[in-house]
Amino acid sequence: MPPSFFSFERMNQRHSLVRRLSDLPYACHGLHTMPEVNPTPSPTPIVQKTGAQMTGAQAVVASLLRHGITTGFGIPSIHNIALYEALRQTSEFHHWVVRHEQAAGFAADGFYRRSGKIAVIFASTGPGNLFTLVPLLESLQTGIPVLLIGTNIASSLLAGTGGALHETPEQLEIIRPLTRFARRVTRPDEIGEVFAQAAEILRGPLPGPAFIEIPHDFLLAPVNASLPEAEATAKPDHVAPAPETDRAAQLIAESRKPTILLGSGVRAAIAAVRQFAELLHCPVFTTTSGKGMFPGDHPLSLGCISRLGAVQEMFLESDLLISFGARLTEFDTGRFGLKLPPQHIQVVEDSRYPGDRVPSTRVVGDIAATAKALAQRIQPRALWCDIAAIKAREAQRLEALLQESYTALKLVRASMHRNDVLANDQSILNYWASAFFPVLEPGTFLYPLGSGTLGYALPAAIGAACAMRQANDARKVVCIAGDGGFQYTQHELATLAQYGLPVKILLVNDESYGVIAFLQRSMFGQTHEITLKNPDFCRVAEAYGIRAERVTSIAALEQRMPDWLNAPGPALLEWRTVLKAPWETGAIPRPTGIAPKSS
Ligand SMILES: Cc1ncc(C[n+]2csc(CCOP(=O)(O)OP(=O)(O)O)c2C)c(N)n1
Ligand SMILES: [Mg+2]
Repeated sequence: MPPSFFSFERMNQRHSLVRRLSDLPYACHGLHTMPEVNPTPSPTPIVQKTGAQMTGAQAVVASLLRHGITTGFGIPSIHNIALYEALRQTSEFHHWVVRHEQAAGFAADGFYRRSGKIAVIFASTGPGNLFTLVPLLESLQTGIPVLLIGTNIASSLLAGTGGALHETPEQLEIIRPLTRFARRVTRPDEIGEVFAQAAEILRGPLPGPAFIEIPHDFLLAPVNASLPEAEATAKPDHVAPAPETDRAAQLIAESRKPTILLGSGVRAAIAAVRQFAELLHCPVFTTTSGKGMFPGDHPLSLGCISRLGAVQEMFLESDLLISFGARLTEFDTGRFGLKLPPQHIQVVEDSRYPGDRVPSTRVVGDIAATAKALAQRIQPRALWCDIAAIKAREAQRLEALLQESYTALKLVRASMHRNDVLANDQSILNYWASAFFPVLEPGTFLYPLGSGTLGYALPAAIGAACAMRQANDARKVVCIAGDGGFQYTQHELATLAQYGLPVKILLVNDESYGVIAFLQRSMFGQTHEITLKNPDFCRVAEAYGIRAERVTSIAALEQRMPDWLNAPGPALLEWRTVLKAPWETGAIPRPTGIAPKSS
């Protein structure tokens, strides 16, 4: 079947087939005995139905629409089958079917990072829900709101002792620590209320995953309560207390050489923070998760802190760091070895903001409001260092290392539009990208820093590409992964092919867990279990209907790059090479504990 059969337009046509809701049975007739649904189209949109006209599944979908959530990723299953029937009846909701619930989770994460819109992960009891744990960890630690709607066994069996299909002990409690909100629906009539509570957390000052667990029989049961109206989506007013802002303003007034650090938490405050930075007129850094929150080509931009060297030099000279929505993670700070300026003002939205290992003067409140309040109290300043000269010196030093990784990233950057997205896995080239890939627009650099997991890049790229498709944005997504990490979620090539998404995969194949080999050599002088016998990745991609090509030199990479990036739909470029880790070449100083073994 030609790939064009699965075009987006066709998917939409199928989604818009609205069918009668009232033909659904209100009681569960047993898992395998769902009656055929009458295919007569109904003109009544699901969202207008209220009270006893609805099933639990329809109430779920109506609640999602009320709260402005119109996209989801998932897999239909015996337990959530009624939900899929309600989704089929709803043309306003866009569902993307994937090949693994873990991919649904990463896709929802990537969807939010690109679009700022919350997506649902649809998973089923037990295995389906549990497969989302790593994506939930990723989203939790990076403050990405995603909504997991997962089923449980029938309500009448909940007190049982095992034996029900997919039964999982303490399912809610297993998942709860990886969320900001986890609740079981205990009556079908409660559905609207539970979704309203989840929406409040998802859009609140400390966003992250929410989990709503629904015993599957409730999805077919009648809902008698009417659904609560959605609250205005504006965040509650939570301006920082005046003494905290006063203290911060005083520290800024006293400083001579301030620096600014932005993390992903400034997502909703980019304009205010930029205005503040331009007034204070000082160097601006980002964390890896914050890349793109300040344009990498802005004259004040000094890039990402994870590259340490030049950053450390600046921090040692600076007398004040003002961070906005930033986590100082082990990865970004060279295993917490990065020395910060003597004073640190940390502006965060919520006192429970993760990543507060370093002492700071905290200002807790709406980041945009805080940035504006601080901007009102400062005088415009002259720049205290020559940023252009610092950048030029650093570029020269990096060029002199003659590393293919650096060259490849420069080629990729030059071939990408500023609004194209780069989705990262955890391979040597991704570590280089964290440190040195300039990001020009928010939401265009996806990196799994919440979990550091392998397997993130491809499904997250798919989520970002879905967000762009839904917004009629014709830009592309570049996905960089190593041969080891790619195989964690390689099966999502099927999703990519099914929807013909413009995801361009650069697969760096060194037939090894390369960075681990580097660490083993550094720490023990030997390597062990890092060699991989891989499939022919080009043939794998082609088997899914995706065009693929192999290059074995940087010259060939440069030559084939335009064809790979400009091909319509998905494309894979396998680059056979052995790259050096940035710490091995001196591009990034070695963090404590991975000094080269002297023997
Ligand atoms: C789930 C998970 N398991 C293990 C690791 C440890 N790990 C980090 S990078 C890496 C090697 C990845 O190999 P590959 O994708 O081929 O990239 P390379 O290092 O060869 O460039 C491993 C095993 C991890 N980050 N996540
Ligand atoms: Mg590898």
